[in-house]
Amino acid sequence: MKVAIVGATGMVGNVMLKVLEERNFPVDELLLVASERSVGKKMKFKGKDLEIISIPTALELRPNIALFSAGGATSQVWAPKFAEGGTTVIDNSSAWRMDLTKKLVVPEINAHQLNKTDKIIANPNCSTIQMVMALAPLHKKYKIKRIVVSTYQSVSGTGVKAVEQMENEIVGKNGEMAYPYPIHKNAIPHCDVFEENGYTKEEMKLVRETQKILDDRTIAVTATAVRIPTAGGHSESINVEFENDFNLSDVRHLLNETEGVTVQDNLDVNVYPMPMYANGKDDVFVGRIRRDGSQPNSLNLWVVSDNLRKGAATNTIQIAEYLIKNGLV
Ligand code: A2P
Ligand code: 11C
Repeated sequence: MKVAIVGATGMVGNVMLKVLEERNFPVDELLLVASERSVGKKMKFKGKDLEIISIPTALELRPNIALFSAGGATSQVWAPKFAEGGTTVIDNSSAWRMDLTKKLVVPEINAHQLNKTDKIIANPNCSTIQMVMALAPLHKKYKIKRIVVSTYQSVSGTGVKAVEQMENEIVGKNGEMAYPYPIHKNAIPHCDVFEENGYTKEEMKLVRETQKILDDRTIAVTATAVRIPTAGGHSESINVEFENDFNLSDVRHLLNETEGVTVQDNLDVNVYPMPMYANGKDDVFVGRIRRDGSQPNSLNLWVVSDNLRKGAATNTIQIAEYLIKNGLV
């Protein structure tokens, strides 16, 4: 396979390189692509130095698969050009997720929808991926009516500048601000930009993408997304109401059996998911599993995952693996 990573120098791009290596992804040739300002610089893959090339150069080299993580504007312009040239694009930006002609894929949930004609495949937002990973098996069994989710999101989701802002603030150094306020010793209820309805785009991604991935527009979702000063992963408090009643031990069993989900829930020894454990791992961690006694058929969960891994790089690469395994590319 000839594979391109568009946005290789970015936070997600860097993790993509690592994940391709770790999973021994079948790459014969890897094209590392970034903006003109990075062209000619070198990055290591499997111990070898590879030179960064530009997007037009990569397009001419016609990769089989291009993993895009260079922002929505770049994907909007370039993904169709690669697709026209025969490349299958798996796009980690928000550019194509809600396009009715594009599939929004979490492999464990809906990769079976993919076929050879899918030339641009959308990777969902990080906070959506970890939520649906925990909820999809429960939806299948108990049918979700409504979700109330509050997120506690890592600065790594915003990019390099935000991580630097936090690190500078910790040591009292002045520097460029990625957020309108300090993030160190703070919590900012503002991820991505505000929409006209008073919600942020990040909050509306949780609503719209969840309905699309679970293929059920009747699921009611309401979200509050908050940035907190952590770097290892996103955390979510999820309250979910089902049509049908459940038994807590069945819920636990179901989650335990779910591929890609690890239950961390042992209150006797203070075991629950936290970014410090999820960081660097590919699974979605679920804990604090408890019945919401304030209304019927309702459950509370605490869900944590490394937003750069399952939330971005790993999910994208799992989609690519699915395509290869099923002869779709
Ligand atoms: P570069 O490092 O050359 O700016 P992040 O989301 O972590 O900020 O990373 C964004 C990634 O997208 C980087 O690899 C960045 O490259 C790349 N990128 C940004 N704009 C473009 C563009 N117009 N063309 C190609 N790559 C781009
Ligand atoms: C965050 N979820 O943590 C964002 C990052 O729509 O792909 C990824 C933005 C996106 O702020």
